[in-house]
Amino acid sequence: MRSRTGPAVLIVAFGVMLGFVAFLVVGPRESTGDTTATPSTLTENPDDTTPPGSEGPGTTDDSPPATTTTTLSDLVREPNTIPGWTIGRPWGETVGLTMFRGNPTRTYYGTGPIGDNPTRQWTYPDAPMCSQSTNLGQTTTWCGMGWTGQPAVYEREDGVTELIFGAYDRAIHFVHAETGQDIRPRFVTGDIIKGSVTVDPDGYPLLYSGSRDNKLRIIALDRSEPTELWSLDAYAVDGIWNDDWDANPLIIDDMMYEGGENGWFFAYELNRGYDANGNVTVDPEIKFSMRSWNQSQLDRLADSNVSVENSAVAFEDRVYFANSGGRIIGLDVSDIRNGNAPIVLDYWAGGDVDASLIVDEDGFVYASIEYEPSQMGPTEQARQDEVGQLIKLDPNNPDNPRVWGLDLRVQGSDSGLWATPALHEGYLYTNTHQGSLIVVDTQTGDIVWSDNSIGWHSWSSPSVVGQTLVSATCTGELRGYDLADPADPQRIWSVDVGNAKACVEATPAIWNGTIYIGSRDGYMRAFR
Ligand SMILES: [Ca+2]
Ligand SMILES: [Ca+2]
Ligand SMILES: [Ca+2]
Ligand SMILES: [Ca+2]
Repeated sequence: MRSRTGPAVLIVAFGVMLGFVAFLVVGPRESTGDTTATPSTLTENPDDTTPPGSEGPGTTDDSPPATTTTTLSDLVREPNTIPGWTIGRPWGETVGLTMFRGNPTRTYYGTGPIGDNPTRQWTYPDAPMCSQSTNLGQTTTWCGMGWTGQPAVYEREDGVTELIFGAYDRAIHFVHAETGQDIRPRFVTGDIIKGSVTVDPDGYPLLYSGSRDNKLRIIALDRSEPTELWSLDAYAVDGIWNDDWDANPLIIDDMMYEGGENGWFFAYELNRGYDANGNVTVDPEIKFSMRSWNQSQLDRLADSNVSVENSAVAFEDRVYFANSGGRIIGLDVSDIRNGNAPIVLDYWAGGDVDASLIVDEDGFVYASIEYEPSQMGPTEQARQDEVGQLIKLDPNNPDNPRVWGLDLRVQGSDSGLWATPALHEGYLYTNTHQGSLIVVDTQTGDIVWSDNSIGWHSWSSPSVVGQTLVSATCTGELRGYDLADPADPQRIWSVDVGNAKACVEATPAIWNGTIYIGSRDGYMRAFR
């Protein structure tokens, strides 16, 4: 572990340098859909010493080198690794916001420019998206979209920008981002869809989605209608607690990483390709799976809720995820294709970790933790009192990884974090369950700014695009804050999402300055 420090430091220094080089060559990160800013261009590298065709099954780009600019050569990415320079940047060849929080470190939020006075452009569909769902014996009506609920944005090769999202009416919807009209038939599953879908980041016309109907699916987008190619049932393994799939599938170089509410974590090699007729194909092959829990964890919990609802993250050659019993796990996936993924980080936070972890340029991992007194036993309570609800972990110090922890408890009440923080200029921006938008210094763990008026139960994850912080609130608004000083956001606008001030739990997608947000009042809306 310690021997990793040297290379890690080099990569960091390198990353800072490259950020500047990339700025010169491809312009600011904040593009308006300029495709030259995508990593597919950045990874086209004439100086790459890897011979063509020897880069493993994950390499799919066979187009000729697009540029001979030597400065770009530094931005090469070895297959199966996620270097520090990818933080805050789009991922893959597909142009868009292809997965929850945009990239494998979950630190990319979309493109601007965001205007000073966004107004509603369209509302989808004509009637609210609702259905009934039974969970752990209780049946209730669910409408619209909630946690996590971030739509995917897919800039198709035909020039159409498509918005794709699963909703509480059990369907995946395919909507023209400009007009808010359906552009493909809906794909209907057997229960509500709570998470966020993934559009294949490597250019294959494939969609990955979980559902509460116990299936994780891969769906082809090159047929006359969306067509299921593969599914995994939660009962394929001997699980624990529940059977939904809320986590957003993480796709890296033909590998798919996904955790389930059955408490398991899976790594599949997808074997993506095309058949003789040119139709996209997959042939997923299980490479690794594990129970996210062990007996020592169960012994500390008041119940057996060790479901994995958070979306995996990846940095360098590691994948991190957590379960609802507060166990945060890091795997070394450098030899994942041979089925090897040793645990390199194993930390117990004591509370439910549903929000996705994020990773910064230095490889530090940040975890959002729910403080739920009614669901915790004395051991969990004691651990949560000690650890905090927003924590920074150093995976290179596995015996004592906690760098700092922020106390976000409200005694006796649910509090802490369901939202995934946005990372920007050394600060974290997040909504808290108790109703504050806070700015946290990543170095010190201090809250340097807060707005305590965003409403109880704020679960939406804020975004930073350009110099604008966007947060959806439980007072039913989208709010914009100027970040001229990243430690002192200035509120510049707010707009009601729906007509009834309904709490917004879902996370927005922001693309070309348009903000797409689902709400539990039943609708998806666009603001520009
Ligand atoms: Ca289920
Ligand atoms: Ca769930
Ligand atoms: Ca949970
Ligand atoms: Ca929980």
